[in-house]
Amino acid sequence: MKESKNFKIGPFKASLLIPIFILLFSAICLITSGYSSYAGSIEGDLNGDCNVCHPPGDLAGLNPYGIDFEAETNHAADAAGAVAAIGGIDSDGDGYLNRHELENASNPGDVNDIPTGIPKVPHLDIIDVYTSPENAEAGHRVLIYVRIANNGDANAEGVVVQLIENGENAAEPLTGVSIEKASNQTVIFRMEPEEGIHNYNIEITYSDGSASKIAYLSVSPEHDTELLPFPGTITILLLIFTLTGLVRYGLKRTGGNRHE
Ligand SMILES: [Ca+2]
Ligand SMILES: [Ca+2]
Repeated sequence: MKESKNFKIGPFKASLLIPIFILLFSAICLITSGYSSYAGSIEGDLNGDCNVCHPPGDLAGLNPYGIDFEAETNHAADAAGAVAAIGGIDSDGDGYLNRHELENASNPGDVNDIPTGIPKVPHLDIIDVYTSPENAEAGHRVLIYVRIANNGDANAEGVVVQLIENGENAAEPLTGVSIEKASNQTVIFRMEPEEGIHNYNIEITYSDGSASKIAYLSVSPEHDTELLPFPGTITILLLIFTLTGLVRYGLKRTGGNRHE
């Protein structure tokens, strides 16, 4: 009989577990250094939700939105400003911009949590960057190829692609780039940089002025020129000179013996 009495209390305790868990989780979130102010900077239904930036149950880890948020240098001093700054990108790659997700109470750091009732937008990702020294042209020793995919649900029009070095355009910006949804396209920067190692950022800007993710590229024109066909030409010339020399030496020796 005592056991059945305890069993009656069980469901009552279980009903308390959910609010206790929520309170405990919120408390952990609040007392963990820095996190409380950041979660409080999120406007709307996700205000105070640690999972906007952190994987569930892992406050030390960051999801893709948390990584982009932390990459904003002013995130500690101006968390709301950092949230606004990354509003125009799609951190989790689900096809919806961060600000659209937050406005519609879906998690911008969770690719499996998407908003309902709003269309997807163009979502551009740089999927490959490479140089092709064998295609070098007169006046353009370095060609940089950037393959961009549109994984969104709308065509991208009027896109600007820039090659940035030390905060300035290292090549003429490519404007008016169009990439249809579910396709990809390669754009080319033609350059003649000074010799030495160059570190470039490739930046994409949508027609509404929002920025996409940035790819990094290090290029060394000296290395590229090594792949041009000059070494082969020099080798052939050296062989010709060597063979000619050997033949002349051989004829000289033969002629000398004949006189003896
Ligand atoms: Ca998203
Ligand atoms: Ca999402």
